[in-house]
Amino acid sequence: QKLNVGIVGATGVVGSTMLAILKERHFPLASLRLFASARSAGKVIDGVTIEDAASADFSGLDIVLFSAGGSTSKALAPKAAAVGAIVIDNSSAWRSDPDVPLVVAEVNPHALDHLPKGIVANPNCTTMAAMPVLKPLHDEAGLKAIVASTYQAVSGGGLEGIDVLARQIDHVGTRARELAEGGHDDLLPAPEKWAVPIAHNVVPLNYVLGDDGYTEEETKLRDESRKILEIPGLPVSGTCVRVPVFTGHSLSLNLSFERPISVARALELLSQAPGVVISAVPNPLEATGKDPVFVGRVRQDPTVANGLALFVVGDNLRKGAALNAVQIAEALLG
Ligand code: A2P
Ligand code: 11C
Repeated sequence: QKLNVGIVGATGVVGSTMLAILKERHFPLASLRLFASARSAGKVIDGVTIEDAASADFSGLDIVLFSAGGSTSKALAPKAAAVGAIVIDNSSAWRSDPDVPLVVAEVNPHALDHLPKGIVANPNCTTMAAMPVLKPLHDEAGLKAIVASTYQAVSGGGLEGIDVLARQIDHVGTRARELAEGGHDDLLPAPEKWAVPIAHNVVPLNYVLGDDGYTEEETKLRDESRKILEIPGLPVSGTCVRVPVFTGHSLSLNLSFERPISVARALELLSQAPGVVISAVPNPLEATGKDPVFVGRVRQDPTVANGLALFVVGDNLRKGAALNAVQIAEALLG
């Protein structure tokens, strides 16, 4: 069986990774159409002319992968589904809809059995990295709460995020050593995209702050973890932080469980978990360009009963976005 596939957001950093992964995995394509904004219409990628998504007719497509932001997905995913395509959406637009499954390929593929809207949601890249690690531990010991601190790469903010970090690093240039002391305001790049400079810095405020003091990203981590792991009401306290890393989202996770779980048993489970590799020093440079998530530093957390602490890193563009979307398409193919 070969499928007619479309990618909306094909000029973006996730969209172009989707295209690369479809090829890498020899996805059975009958045809491929690429879409982006009117700005890109007419450009050619890999011999395919980009179409304006807003005015496109999606008829004839079996699967459309969306990664062009929430408002584009909100407006256009129902249009694609209405003409018979299954939409796999990488934005946050549909994740909390009870009629839209939120799927991590290794964790809850059974949720694909029920597609009332013809839309499947792909989780946030931060949530995604944790799920293949948390699922086997939850099955064993019953996950009770998560405290998460993240170290997120700028490519989570698209091509613009990559450009901002590269520009700010260039701005400081070879004088970076001088930043070891204060009083060098002339050296600091102007903040762009994030509230304070991202080069040579960390930004503990990922986008929009909610009334409860948690950011949108931290709330997504909580809500998406509950839905994917099927643990309604799971307490999750996240602190999502942007760091000057180009690709690879890291999470320091402090977990508490209903039942005791030893470090040795956790490592045994993780060594068998699909999509997970155990690493002595999991780090973004190790994870970039790779499919699995890397986990290590597994130890007891003595601050809670039945606690474990560990560190997870995943490529936010691959497993965190494009790869999981393609894995969902493969699962739909059967
Ligand atoms: P375009 O390149 O035409 O702006 P990234 O997050 O890496 O910057 O990528 C965003 C992707 O979403 C790009 O492919 C971009 O296309 C696409 N996009 C942004 N706004 C729209 C829109 N209104 N309609 C369709 N695609 C859009
Ligand atoms: C980031 N995780 O790193 C975000 C990007 O909900 O899909 C993805 C936002 C989302 O900025």
